[in-house]
Amino acid sequence: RIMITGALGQIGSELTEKLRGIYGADNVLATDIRNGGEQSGPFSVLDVTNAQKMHDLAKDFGADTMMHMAALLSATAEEKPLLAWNLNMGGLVNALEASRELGMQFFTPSSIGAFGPSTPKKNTPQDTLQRPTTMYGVNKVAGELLCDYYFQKFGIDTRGVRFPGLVSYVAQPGGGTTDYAVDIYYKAIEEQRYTSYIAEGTYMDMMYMPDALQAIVDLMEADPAKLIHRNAFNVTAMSFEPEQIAASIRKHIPEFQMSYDVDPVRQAIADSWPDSIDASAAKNEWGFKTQYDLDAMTSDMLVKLKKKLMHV
Ligand code: VAH
Repeated sequence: RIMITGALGQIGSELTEKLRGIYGADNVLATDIRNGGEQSGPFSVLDVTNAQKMHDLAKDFGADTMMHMAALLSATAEEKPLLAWNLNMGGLVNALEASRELGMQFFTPSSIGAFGPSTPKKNTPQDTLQRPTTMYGVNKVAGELLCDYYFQKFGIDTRGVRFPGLVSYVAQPGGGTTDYAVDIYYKAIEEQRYTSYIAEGTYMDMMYMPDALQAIVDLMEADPAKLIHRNAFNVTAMSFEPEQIAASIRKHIPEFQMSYDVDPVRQAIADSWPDSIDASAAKNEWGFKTQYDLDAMTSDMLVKLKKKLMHV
């Protein structure tokens, strides 16, 4: 039985549905700091900085797996660094402690944001220098080390992936640096043009949400004996810069116009991250693979968003 925090977030909302489809709706408890509206299964309000409530909810539900998805993303964390530290690290340690006390398997995502300007930028290795210059990155590196510690010290089966930017059409991301790659599809349909806050030529790793969700399931179901790494595996599907996603959109919307109004804060964050990362450890240790490249993602996003936006 699985408990998810941040279940109304960009990943959490779709992860909840995916896991309910696989393991049964009643076996997945979705939680989030705000109320969830209509739900396809059990839901409870939870502030992840409340350790006692986190523990009691997991115990009463009989959870054997904790998927900790609640966090502030990179741009928000840069605006409110102390809040980000308290929420991202406080929530994580509470989720790890609940997992230790209740013997739960544990998942939380790290990010390409766990790398910094002194990390090799191209084909970034699984094991390399990690000195991020953002609060979000500090949270992710500390989080990776803490999750490995709970595995080494307490034997908790902690597993994680370093996600690239995630593109999806269900729940919009909030406060991320890679969110431009989501916003662009909405604006392509609504206005046939987009003004990017990330500069032309800025490469970042990206992945379509269906591939991200499958990666979480595959990692959590992997044979632990085969895992050399745990927190956290590099995973990626593609690396592109804004002009390439615009060109992909123009294959469907020829009149699409792209312009730039660079946001220095989010540009600085993007510039401190890798251009492309190496996912061979994930491929070798648990068979990580992806189905969607840029053009496949674009055609699916535009079809699904048209349906979603027409019903608004
Ligand atoms: C962010 N979407 O932009 C998240 C993610 C790699 C990017 O960590 O902060």
